[in-house]
Amino acid sequence: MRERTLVLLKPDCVQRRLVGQMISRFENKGFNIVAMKLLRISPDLARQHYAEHVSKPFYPGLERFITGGPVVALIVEGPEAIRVVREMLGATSGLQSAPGTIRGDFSCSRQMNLVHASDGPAAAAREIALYFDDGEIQADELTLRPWLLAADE
Ligand code: FUP
Repeated sequence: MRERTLVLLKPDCVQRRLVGQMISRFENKGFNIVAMKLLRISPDLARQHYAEHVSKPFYPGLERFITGGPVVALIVEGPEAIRVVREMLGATSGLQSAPGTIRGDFSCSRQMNLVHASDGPAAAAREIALYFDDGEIQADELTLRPWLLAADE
């Protein structure tokens, strides 16, 4: 089933000049990028994005980090994209994520873990609406789709 998920290339990813490599991973997989922007997350947006974590002890540090520099927000689309992109990221901590995953290959931190992705369909819908208006999403079919997926996939 074709899904859309919200991906954030976090400030550590931008500062470390890894944006291109991260986008390449999603492109190489065959996923479609249907929206993308560079922005600075405000404290208000951070509280909305991390609503489930606002009352936790680590939240102030997390907010300082996520608002501390520009991020790249993307909508990634593809078959089972929500689950598959989460698996491409690996476990939250770079110390626990498997080699071959983004965090396993590029991070040894729990906070500086480079990339965020929605953790389920409800989160994806909520987070996409936080970062993008409908008019900013490109829904054109890729011309090479027949070479990426069978007709019934
Ligand atoms: P994930 O879904 O893998 O991005 O991770 P969580 O939703 O559990 O956590 C959100 C962010 O909070 C993570 F990117 C890392 C950060 N975090 C901390 O900084 N300290 C903690 O103790 C737990 C999470």
